[in-house]
Amino acid sequence: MLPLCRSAALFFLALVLAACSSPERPELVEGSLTATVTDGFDPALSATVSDSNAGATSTVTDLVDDTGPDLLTSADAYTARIVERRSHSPQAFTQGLEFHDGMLFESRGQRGESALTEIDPETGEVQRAVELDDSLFGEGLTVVENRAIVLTWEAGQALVFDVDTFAEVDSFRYEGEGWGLCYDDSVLWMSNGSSTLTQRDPNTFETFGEIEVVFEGTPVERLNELECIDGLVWANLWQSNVIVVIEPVTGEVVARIDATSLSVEIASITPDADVLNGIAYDPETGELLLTGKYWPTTFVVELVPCTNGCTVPQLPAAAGN
Ligand SMILES: [Ca+2]
Repeated sequence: MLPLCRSAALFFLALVLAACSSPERPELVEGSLTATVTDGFDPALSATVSDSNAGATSTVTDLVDDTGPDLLTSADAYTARIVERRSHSPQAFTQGLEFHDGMLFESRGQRGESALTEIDPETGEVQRAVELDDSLFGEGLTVVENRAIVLTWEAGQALVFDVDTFAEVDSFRYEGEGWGLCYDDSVLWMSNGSSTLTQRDPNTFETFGEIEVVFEGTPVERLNELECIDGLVWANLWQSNVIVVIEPVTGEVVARIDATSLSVEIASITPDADVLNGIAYDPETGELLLTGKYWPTTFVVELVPCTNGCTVPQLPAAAGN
């Protein structure tokens, strides 16, 4: 079961149980929670509470907050189709990209260029920015409540900024490399360029678990920028045009997305562009944005299931193969 769904459902069930445990209804005897996955991407949770004292049984279904439009169908392979092009700073070595309250937050890499920025998602204009120390190489970011957490690749520091003031208010330490980061409203997910994602506490940054990401039994390496969407973890694979969608309990890749058309277009515009990197989903509008390092464009895309005439995206071979 998906962590987000599970936490939301358990929270709801706790409310129901608390309500039923009032002095007027002291003899609650059973409650149950069930989950079904209808098409692989649209889980449905239901809670059933029976009150023998009142002789009543209540069942509530569809507890999952899936009000946003579905990005995926039951297909396991897609191509990214360009819907709209928006400006993006070609000076931004994009490392992390995420919506928060309708604005776009981006972390930039490279020593001497690293920064956290807030961007108008429509115009691409930078509204606010804070530079990182020249010794640091910015990496992925995510926002937890009103705090933006920015990784620093090999420095082992996760910097915490207040999104209202852009002041650095805290920092955490981590072992090894930090690449991508996303938050699923319960768990922080972090990549380090390997096939492993670590699970971290959003308040302490402590590691409490990890999964290995696999596709048809083979580890999927080079997991980079992340985006937590509807209980799944999306990751673009470094130095490729492929995004994988990961089921976070099993680590299985449940969908692959080919964004080659975006890279081809960018390469035709500028020779200075680097690789695809940056996935941001706005649950309020359903917009899915993709960009890359030093790309002058952010693309709004929709995902088209691979059918006739579509080349199923191939995952890059592991490093050294
Ligand atoms: Ca992201």
